[in-house]
Amino acid sequence: MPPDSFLQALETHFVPDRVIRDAGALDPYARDNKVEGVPPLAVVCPQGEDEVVRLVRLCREHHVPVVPRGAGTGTVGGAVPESRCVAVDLTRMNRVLEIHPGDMIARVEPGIVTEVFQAEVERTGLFYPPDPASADRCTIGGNVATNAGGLRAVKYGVTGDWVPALSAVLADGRVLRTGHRTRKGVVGYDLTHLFVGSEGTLGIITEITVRLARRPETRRTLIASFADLPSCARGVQAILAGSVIPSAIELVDAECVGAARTAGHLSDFDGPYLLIEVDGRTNDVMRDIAEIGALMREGGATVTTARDEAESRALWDARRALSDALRDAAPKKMSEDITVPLSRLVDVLAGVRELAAPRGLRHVSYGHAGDGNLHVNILYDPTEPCIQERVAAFRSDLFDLTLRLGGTMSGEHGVGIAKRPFIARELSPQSLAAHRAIKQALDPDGLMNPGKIW
Ligand code: 2HG
Ligand code: ZN
Repeated sequence: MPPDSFLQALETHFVPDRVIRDAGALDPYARDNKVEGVPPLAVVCPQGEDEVVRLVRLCREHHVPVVPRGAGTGTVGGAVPESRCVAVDLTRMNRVLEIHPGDMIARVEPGIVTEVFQAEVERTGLFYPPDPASADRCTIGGNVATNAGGLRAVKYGVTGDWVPALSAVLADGRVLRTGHRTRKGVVGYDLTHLFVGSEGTLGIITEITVRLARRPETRRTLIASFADLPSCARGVQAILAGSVIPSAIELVDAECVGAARTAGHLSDFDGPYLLIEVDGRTNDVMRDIAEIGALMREGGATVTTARDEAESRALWDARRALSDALRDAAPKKMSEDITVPLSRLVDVLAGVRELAAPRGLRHVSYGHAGDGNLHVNILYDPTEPCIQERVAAFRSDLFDLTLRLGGTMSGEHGVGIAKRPFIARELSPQSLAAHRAIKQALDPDGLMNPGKIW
């Protein structure tokens, strides 16, 4: 059926307020934080699960694919249309449905901004630990769809570790409820975690149950500046071999500090450095931060401890702003989220240099070193002759290096469109066949976010 009749049907089934058709308003839905696709035929902004069901049924009837989307802060094109489709903007489904302090769980709709939810939870004395760098903009639905990591993963794990249950509208319009609201539950396949990280390819997540922790009494931040990058990376290994697990261990290399400075983002500290946070009970935190400081000094670092909450906040805000700062530092940047086993941190950082130097590429690395997860960036000017080829060759070699070291091409951003051409390097034919069988079982007509992941 031609799109026109579908678009008419959309307008019959949804009040005007829910449907976006204006070309100018569709344009932002053609991209995420990095990847450019095409605008969708229309955007529907459901305000409840029933409306998602209605939309999916209609799309199925008209063979129109759906591309679910949160705030569009992704970096691999997971929520970016590549062909005619309806984009499902879930940001109006943003209610906290329940916070149960006794059971230590909450239920939320997918479109709530992560930081807004965190703040609401903290008002009850509880704590939702997953903390993507873009927490002030991204949505929990997007975090679940990509199994986002973030700054606190070194101690608390990634989003999926906090999701025991969810609801999703399947391609046939039925609603699947997975998991349990108990602390444990092992009945049947773990369908919840099949959907976590599935990038919208199996269904549209409409409700998420998350586990909660007790809110830490206090937090302290420390910066350990090193003379060179290998010592900095060894510092991470030294901390993780010790008895204190910080709530964050972020590495920033010297080139990254330099690039952020050229973009006007000032820092009192020269890189390479580790930005470390410890949280917990006040007495423990004081002891732990002193222990980590001593360990860092032993490794040759100059150590500075944030004096108060404001100073600490400023350091973390500057860290969260790095991705944007690097975008301002050059006409274009390539940015990846490779992850290696902790024992290979020194090797991967050396390898990045070896791959970049002969190609004359300006590179910076920063990220969640406590998880072995690094954001390797190339900053470049796309008008420079042959630069695209050099960057592409670097990127391809970076993935090979990562896999050779026993790592993964994506620690937190997912595959989407951007890493799709490389997926067979990491996943075996058997694994890919299992992926396809699952997709075929749940979405036989390929209407759910087609073309993503593979
Ligand atoms: C971060 O940790 C983001 O700051 C980086 O995950 C996003 O690659 C990017 O730009
Ligand atoms: Zn990150």
